[in-house]
Amino acid sequence: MNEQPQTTNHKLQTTNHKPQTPLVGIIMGSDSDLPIMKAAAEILGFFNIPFELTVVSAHRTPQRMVLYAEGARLRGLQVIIAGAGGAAHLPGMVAAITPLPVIGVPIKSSNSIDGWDSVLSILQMPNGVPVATVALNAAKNAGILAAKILSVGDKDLGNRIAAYMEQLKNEVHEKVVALQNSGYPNAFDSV
Ligand code: RP5
Repeated sequence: MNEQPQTTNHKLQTTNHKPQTPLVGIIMGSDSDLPIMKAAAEILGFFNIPFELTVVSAHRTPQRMVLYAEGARLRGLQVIIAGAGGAAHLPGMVAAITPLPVIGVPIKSSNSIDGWDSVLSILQMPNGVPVATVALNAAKNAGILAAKILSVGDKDLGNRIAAYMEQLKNEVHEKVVALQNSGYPNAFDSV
């Protein structure tokens, strides 16, 4: 994506329609991050949270990044999820501009040595400018964390997250039973 003049680069034509004002902005440094970052979109959709998703590159489109971060709160966004790999400056720079909470997703990308470069670029922020950094490639957790932040002011959403957590618990219990039934002894669950 080429950097366009500042007057037009934030009004790119797209075919997507926006039925609801997005509450979460998912941004990523490149479309090559999408296979990882789409997990955030999927879990937000599961919780019925309106979101938007686009490419914003700290290095290739710095003006677009500033415009996006400056306008995010005014447009109604409440949380930003930012994913990037390698010299992953996008989450930290967006957090430096907006008062909104920023969740960073380190991505093991084509320009990443081993993933640690992405993790540390997002994690090691200076005092005063936090980025809530999830695990490497953990875009799903970023979406869940965004949902939990939003649930503070949305009781119904909180109930949907509680039901999701209950489902996770039940899945583990099913695995416990399956292990017992396949011949592995377990004194803990027998007492
Ligand atoms: C980062 O560089 C992006 O977030 C991506 O993870 C990585 C590689 O980008 P491409 O060269 O695939 O566009 O800024």
